[in-house]
Amino acid sequence: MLGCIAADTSSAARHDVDESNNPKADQSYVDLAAAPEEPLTLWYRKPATKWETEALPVGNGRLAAMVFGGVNNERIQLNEETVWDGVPTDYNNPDALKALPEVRRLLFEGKNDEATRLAGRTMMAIPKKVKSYQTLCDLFLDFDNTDTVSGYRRDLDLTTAINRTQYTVDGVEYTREVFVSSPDQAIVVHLTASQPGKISFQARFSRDHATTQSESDNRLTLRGKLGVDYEAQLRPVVKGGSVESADGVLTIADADEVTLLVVGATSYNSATDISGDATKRCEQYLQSIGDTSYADMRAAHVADYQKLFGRVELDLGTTDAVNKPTDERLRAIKKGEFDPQFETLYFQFGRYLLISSSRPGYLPANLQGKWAQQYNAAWNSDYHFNINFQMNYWPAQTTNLSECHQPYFDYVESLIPFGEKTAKVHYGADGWTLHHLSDIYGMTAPADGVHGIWPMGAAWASRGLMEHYRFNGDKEFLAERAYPMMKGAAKFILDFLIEAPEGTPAAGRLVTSPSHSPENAFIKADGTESVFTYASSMDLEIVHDLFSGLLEANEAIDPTGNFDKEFREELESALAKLQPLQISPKTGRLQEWVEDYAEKDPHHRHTSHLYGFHPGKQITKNATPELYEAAKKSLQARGDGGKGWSMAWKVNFWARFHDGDRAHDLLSNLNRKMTLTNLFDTHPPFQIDGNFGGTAAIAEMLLQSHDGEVHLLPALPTVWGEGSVKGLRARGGFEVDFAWKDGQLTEATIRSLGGNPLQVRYEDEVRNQELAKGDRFTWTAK
Ligand code: FUC
Repeated sequence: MLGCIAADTSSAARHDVDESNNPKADQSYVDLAAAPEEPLTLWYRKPATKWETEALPVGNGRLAAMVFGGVNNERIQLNEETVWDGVPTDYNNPDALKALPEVRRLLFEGKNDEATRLAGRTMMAIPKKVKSYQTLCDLFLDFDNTDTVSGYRRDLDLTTAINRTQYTVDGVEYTREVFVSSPDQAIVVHLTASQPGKISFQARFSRDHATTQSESDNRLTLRGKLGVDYEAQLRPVVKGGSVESADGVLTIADADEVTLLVVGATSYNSATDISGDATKRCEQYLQSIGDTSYADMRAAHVADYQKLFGRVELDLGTTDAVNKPTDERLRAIKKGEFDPQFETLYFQFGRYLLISSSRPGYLPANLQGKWAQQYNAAWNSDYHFNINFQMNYWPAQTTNLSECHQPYFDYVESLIPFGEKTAKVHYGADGWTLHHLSDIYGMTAPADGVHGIWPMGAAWASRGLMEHYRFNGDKEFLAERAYPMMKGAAKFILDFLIEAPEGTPAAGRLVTSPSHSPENAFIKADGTESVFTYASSMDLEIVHDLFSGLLEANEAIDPTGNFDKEFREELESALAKLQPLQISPKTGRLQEWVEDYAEKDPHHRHTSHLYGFHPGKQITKNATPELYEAAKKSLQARGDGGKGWSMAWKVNFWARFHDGDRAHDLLSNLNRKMTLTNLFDTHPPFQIDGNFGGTAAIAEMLLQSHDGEVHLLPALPTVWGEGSVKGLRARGGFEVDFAWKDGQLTEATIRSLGGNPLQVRYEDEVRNQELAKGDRFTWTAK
C-alpha cells in the first residue's frame, strides 16, 4: 500500500458536540417545514452533533466557519486561511540532480526497484512532509439549559449565504443568524428574540496552545503561535441588558438583541515572510466595521454574494420532497429515490462552496475548501496537484464564477520562484516545476514518498490559465500573465523530456523520466510491482496539452505567427517527437503506461491516463476515434466505484462520452455513497474536490464547448425530462440559457461576451452565426 493514501484522521473527531448538551429533538421539536419557495435551502430539525457530517459551512474565501446550531450550547468552529503549521522552508534536495541520470538509466533498463530505492534516498524534499492547515479556534456560546424546545430548525440559505437557527423556549422565539461577510471581512453572529430582555449567554474562545483574554472594552481575544502568530477577536454589540467580560469570558444578560463581530488574522505575508502583525490586522478589521449596523452589514453581504451566486439558475424538475428536511431527503436518495430538486441543490451547493472558499486576493480552496477543525488534517488539507487542486476549479468557468478562479492563478504564480529553484536543483532544468503537493511555505520539491517524484504539477496547473482565456477571451491576461507562466512550465518540460534509448518501446521518442501514473502501481511481465517508470500516458497527455495550449495562445496573441517564433518552433518539433499514446493490443484499452504493464489495481481511484480525454481535449470522437474508443474501454474497466473525487471525475467522463444515463447513474452513486448529511463530499474523510467535481459534471452534462463548438445538452439523462438553465458559460466567450421538454431542446439563447463567431450544436444539427459583442443568438427548435 502506498503511504500517501492513508489519511491522518486521528484528530478528526476532536470537539464534536456531546449530544446530551442539547435537548432531544424527537418529542419536543415540532415539524417546521421548509416553505415551498426555499428549494435552495439546506435545513434540519436537530442541531448538529458532528463537525464533519452535520455542521453547516459558511465562509468568505479567507475566513470560514462551521455552525452547529445548538440550543443550550452553540459551537462555531472558525478558520482563517493562513493558520497553517510550518515555517518558510527551502525544501530542495542538493543530492537530487546527481542521482537523476542513474535513476533514468535504471528505469529504462527495467530496474524499477533499484531506481525506486536510489530516488527515495536522493531525490526527496527535505523535509519530505508539509505541515497541516489548522483550525483558528472555536467560539462557544453557553445558554441557560433547557429541556423544552419547540419549533427547532437550522438552515443554510444558498441564495443569501446565511445560516439560521430558530427555536422556541417558554413561548419566546429565538433566531440566530451567522454569515461571513466579504465586504466586512468578519464572521457575524446575530441573536434576536421575540420578546425584549430574553437573550442571556456566555461566549468564549477555545483552542489548544492558545491564550484567551478579555479586554477593557469587552472584546475577547485569542492568541497563539505556530510558525505564524494567529489571533481571533470578538467584539459584542449589545442592545438592552448588561454585558461584561472577565478572564476571556463574555457574559451577556437580559439583552434584546446581540451582534458578535468575530475577526481573525495571522502574521503571514507570503511564503517567505511571516512577520506581519496579527493583532493589528484584527483591530483594523474591527475598526473598519466601526458602528455599521447589523442590517447594513447583512445587506452588503447578501448583495456581494448574490452578484456571483445569482448568475446561474437551474431547474432539473420538481418533487414534493423539496419540503422535507435535507437529511430526510438524502436518506430517501440513499434508498434509491430520485429527487431532481436535490440534484439542483447539490449543484448550487458546489457553487456556494466555491464562492465561500475562493475569493480574489486570497488563497485558493484547499483540500477542505477552508473548513478544517483539525490540528492534523487529512493530507494536511494541503494543495494536491495530481488532481485535487485542479478539480476544485473545474466548475469555476462553466458555472459563471470566473472571479473565484483568481486565487488559483495568484497562488500558482506565487510558487514560480520556488518551482524555478526546484527545477534547477533537482533536474538542472530551466523554467519552473511543481510536484504532487504544496503548502503556503513554498513546497515545490517531491514530497511524501517516491510517488511524489512527479514533476508535472506546473504543467497541469497551467491548463487552468488557458481555460480562463478560452472562456473569457481576456487577451491581456493571456499575453501578460498566462503565456509567461505557461512558457516557464514548458521550458522545464522541454529540459526534462529525454530521448528514450534503443531497446525500449519508445526508442528515439521524447519521454518523461522518472514518471508515475498517479498513484497506481503496475505489474511487470516478471511479476514484480512498481509505481515508478518513464512515460506514463498521463505525463504524455499533460505535455501535449501544455504545448498545444501554448501554440493556441501564441496564435491568439499574434495570428501573423511572428510572436515568440523560435520558442513556438521548439514546441512544435518537441510535440512531433513526443511518444504517442498506445492502445493495448491485449485489452484494446488506452495504455496507462508506455509499456503494456498490467494494473495492480484495475479499479484504482485515479483514472490518470484519461487526462487527454477529460479535462484535456487531445482525445475526441472526431479527431482521434481509435483513442476515443480505447479510452471508453479503459473507463468501463475502471468500474463505477471510487473515492468521492474519483466518482465525480467519472461523471465528467461519461458526460464527455455523451452518455447522460450512465453519467446520471454515477451522479446518483456520488450522492448515495459519498454525500454527507451537510452535503459535503467524503473521500472519506471530508474532502471538497468531490463537491466541485460533481458540480462541474452537472454543467458538463448540460453544456460542452471543448471541441470547437457550443454543444447544447450533450449528455441529458432520461430522468431530467424537462428543465432549464440560465447563465452557464462556454468557451469562446458565451453565456448560455436554454430549456428542454420531453428530453428535447425547446429554445436556447446564447449571448456573445467577446464577439467571436458562434458554432452551436444540438444533436446532429449545427448552426453558425457571426455575433458582435453583446449580440444574442436564439435557437428555436424546428
Ligand atoms: C491524492 C489521492 C488521494 C487523496 C489525496 C488528497 O493523493 O490519491 O485519494 O485525494 O490526493
